[in-house]
Amino acid sequence: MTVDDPFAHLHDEDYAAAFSRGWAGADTLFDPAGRTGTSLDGEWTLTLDPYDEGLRQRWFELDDDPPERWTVPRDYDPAGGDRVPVPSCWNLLKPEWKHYEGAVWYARHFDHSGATPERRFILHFGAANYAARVFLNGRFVGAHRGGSTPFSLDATNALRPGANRLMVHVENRRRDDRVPMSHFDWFNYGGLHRGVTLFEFPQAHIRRFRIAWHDGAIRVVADCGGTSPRLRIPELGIDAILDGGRGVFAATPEFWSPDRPKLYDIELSLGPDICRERVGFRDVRVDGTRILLNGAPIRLKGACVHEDDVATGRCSDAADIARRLAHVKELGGNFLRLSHYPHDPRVARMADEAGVLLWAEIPVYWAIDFANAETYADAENQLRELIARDINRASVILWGVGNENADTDLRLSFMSRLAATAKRDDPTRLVSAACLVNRREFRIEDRLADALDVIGLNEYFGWYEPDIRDLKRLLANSTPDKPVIVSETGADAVAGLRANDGRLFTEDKQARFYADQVAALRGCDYVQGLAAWLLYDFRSERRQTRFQRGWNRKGLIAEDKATRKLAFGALRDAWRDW
Ligand code: GCB
Repeated sequence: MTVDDPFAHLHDEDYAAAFSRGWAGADTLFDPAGRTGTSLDGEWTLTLDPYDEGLRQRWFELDDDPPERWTVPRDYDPAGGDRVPVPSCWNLLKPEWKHYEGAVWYARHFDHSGATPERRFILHFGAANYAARVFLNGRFVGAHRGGSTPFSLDATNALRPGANRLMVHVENRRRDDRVPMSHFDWFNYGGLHRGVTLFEFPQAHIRRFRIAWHDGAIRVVADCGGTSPRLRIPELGIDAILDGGRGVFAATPEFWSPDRPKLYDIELSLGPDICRERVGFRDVRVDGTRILLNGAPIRLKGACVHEDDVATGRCSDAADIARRLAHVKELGGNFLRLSHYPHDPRVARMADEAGVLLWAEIPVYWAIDFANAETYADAENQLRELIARDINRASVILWGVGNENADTDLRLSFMSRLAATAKRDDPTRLVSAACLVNRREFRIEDRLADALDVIGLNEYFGWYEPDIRDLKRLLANSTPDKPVIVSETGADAVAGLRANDGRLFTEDKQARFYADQVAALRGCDYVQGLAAWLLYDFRSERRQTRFQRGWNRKGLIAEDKATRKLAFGALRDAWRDW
């Protein structure tokens, strides 16, 4: 706003672009790695801003004066906003916010002793769906896009001694150029749905590091500005200075596996900056159509799961995650596909402890704008942030680069580049995607398979395609030269709805479906896994019949995360000896 034109903010200047330059991304991501900061979770205020008025009017520059001291009228009053918890999804905080998709302003104060030249201060956000613009004491400190990955912003120059005001503009519009785009089968929760933390570091610190067993040795690379940190793994007798942040150690660790999820305490330190982690070492690779874990063939048995909760939406807590992992084990499984976006980082940590293998993915879902370079940049960044975040988690064995995307030239180029990026950033894991099949030839065939290690196959024979015999036909007609895992299959059932006559949406039909599925897969030697679609019923506004009313009902367990449907037991029994 200029003084000579007091109405400048009403003209359609490119206000959003001013706060969309230099998106924070994977290259600046900092990994807390066991260090504790100051949590900024707790009570914030929240104000809806459906017209993006706040960016136009620069609400972030307003002072905190109470109304009795205002000399001109205002359209925003942070202290007058609704009091809300962070993390949270706003949709579940007030009934009238349930379907709100747009911008909001979060605000809170916190006290601080202020920055000093020898210290760095990093604001770390677990995730904000979808775009976030962050202002500290009236200054723009950075922006991020992508609703499920973490980001870090340097707050050193904006911090003040005493009271600090932090404001975050979060906006979750569904748009065709986003990842996911405007059309997807889950609920579009908005908000700061993971924690916010302020970290303080000496100038020389460890931004992040990667440690893995690979090609016969433990290999470490630390991003710490070329300095030489100290690595300690007491149980393996390793205590060494990593020259320039790199090291290779001949060691014979006990391998991590679902049966024996052995983790080692490791410590990486640079002066007073100390990272502490528990890390498992293991080897995963593909040999022909087999998947080998620590040299032995392994079949992945488990389920997909959304991050969704009746009360908290996409926010998870440790008890919720522990229940998820326990349910997989109760099902007789060893595997979870974290659909369709990066889940809470505690999932992989707890899966490391519990011994559950994970497929982690980004929401390159259905009809992404594959021609759009900005969309690609966003997708690639989400992938790289996910990889950077979970790189030290033994449980994560597969990166998923997309789900059910039609086999076009543009998609092939977009997703091959993503697969190559995953390989470049992380040569120690497998890359997959949930593919469609060649309908004309009726076989498992996708040009993207050349860029993948494992072919994911989403199939609903016996449900959307009613004849289960077609699955056998498809399998018999296909000769993949890589392992295939059924990355989704399932049928809807309303918990408690019973009928023995094959009626859709009954528990009986869903149970029969899984028995038929496993029977059809038996004997097919290239299918190395099955992820049921899915563990729990979840919200989806695409689903509006009397059986659904806004819920996808394909859970083996109802949305209360307790009521097991018949299919739960049917699947557990059917694949016991598979
Ligand atoms: C699919 C999608 C998944 C849907 C599921 C369904 O193929 O990948 O996101 O929710 O089908 O329930 O139809």
